[in-house]
Amino acid sequence: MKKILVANRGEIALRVMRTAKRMGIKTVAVYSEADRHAPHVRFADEAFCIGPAPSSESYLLGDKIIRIAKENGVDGIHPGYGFLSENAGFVEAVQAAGITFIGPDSHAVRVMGSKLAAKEAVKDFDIPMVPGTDKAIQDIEEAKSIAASIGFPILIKASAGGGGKGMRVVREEGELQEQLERAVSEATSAFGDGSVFIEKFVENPRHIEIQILADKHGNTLHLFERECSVQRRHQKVIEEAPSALLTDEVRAKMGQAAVDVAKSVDYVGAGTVEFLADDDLNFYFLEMNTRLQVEHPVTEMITGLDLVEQQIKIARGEKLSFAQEDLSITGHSIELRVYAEDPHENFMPSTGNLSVYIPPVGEGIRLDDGYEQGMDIPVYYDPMIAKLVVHADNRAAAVDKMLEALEQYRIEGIKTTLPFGRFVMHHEAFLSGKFNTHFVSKYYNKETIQELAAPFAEAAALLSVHLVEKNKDALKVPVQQTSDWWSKS
Ligand code: MV4
Repeated sequence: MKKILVANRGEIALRVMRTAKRMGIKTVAVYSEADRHAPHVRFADEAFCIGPAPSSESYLLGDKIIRIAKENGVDGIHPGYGFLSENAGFVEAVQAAGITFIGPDSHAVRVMGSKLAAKEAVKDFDIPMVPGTDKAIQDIEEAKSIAASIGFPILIKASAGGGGKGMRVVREEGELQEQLERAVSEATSAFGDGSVFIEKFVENPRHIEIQILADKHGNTLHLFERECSVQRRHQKVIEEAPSALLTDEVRAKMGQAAVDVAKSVDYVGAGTVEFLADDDLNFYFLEMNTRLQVEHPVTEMITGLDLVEQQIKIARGEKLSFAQEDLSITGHSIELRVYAEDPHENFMPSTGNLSVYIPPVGEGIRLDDGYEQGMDIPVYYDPMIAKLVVHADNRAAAVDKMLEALEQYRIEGIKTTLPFGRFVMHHEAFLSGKFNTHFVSKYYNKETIQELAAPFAEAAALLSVHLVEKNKDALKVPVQQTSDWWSKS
């Protein structure tokens, strides 16, 4: 492989190109008009504008991207995450053009894109699954009898679903018909596929996922877990590896289950198998993501592997150069997704200009970003602007390292999730490791934020009074105007 086109933008495009360059492979960027001045465009050896800002007119134009690749001697396409990364048709079109898709085959992508097909595929492998159905629900009578046998509460899920769309909790039979109708219509309009199925609802789950790697020679292994429970509206905000919860025994079992899931679809490349885990450490297979995930850096930090390098080597047909026994966990890693969102306003998108942008630096601090000071944050794409990743000897040291990095990181001009990161790093539930997917909704609300901010507000007030006092000559502030209301005497 001599030249790789990255069909993506932002931090992931840059991150993939950095590894390609290090491996002596030429890089090609594609970009929309909104990304003309983006770092990924300047970093690439060659770059091509593929259309206007909206993704549907640029980053999602698979045929156009493939044409550019063919015309320019590209022999590998890396899709990153999002956009075309889990589009089986795109995988096939890339291969039909005689170009290597750096990722799994279309079969694995297609099967795992359907939750019902995924359940069907893993059937023979003894994978723990939440009690439920593995066929699409046909009518309300069938739904009633299934719900009765599983027991309420149940969860209705869309087979084509993702990100929680089309999901409905049903707590009693009286609600079943209405929720079923809603789930089907939501799934139909969102995915063009109204197939839904039923599972027992796991009330307070943790979201734990296993990274796997599989070569084209039948070797499949796992790179341990990532804990992803700190999320809101199905968007992860903080991830870590390893999980504070897993024992070596459960870790090995989950790892083996993930390897079996991958084998059930002859998986090749890097992939992620998602599980729900309950308070008793029972775990259940949820779905498999057939791409490199946003949060892959925490796995890289604890294993010392470069997952993009592994993806490229696998795509070139190389054998994995290590076995399961060769892998171990070193230290602890935490990632904070830096979104251009206002955490104090229910995580509303916050676009604008990055008037000040000073990244943190230091040992054990890694920043994967795709913007620079002075750039505008476009409204057209995912609001994630960076991933702040730390690595230290143990979990407590990683938390300290994250706080140290947050202290240094300066972003002005837009609101970001940096203050949210600080909140979590100080929160007792996070520090003790006793939290689940309800962390944000349970602990992060107006009252708790104000409580936390109170001492800082007081300190800021005292500081400003102190500064005025100290500089009063230069400021020409008449002494009598600086009252001493703060003084106890
Ligand atoms: C569940 C569940 C509880 N019980 N399935 C959410 C997105 C989709 N990937 C699966 N999801 C869930 N499936 C059963 N049987 C709870 C969730 C869920 C969730 C899962 C992972 C991370 C965050 C979540 C937030 C809410 C619900």
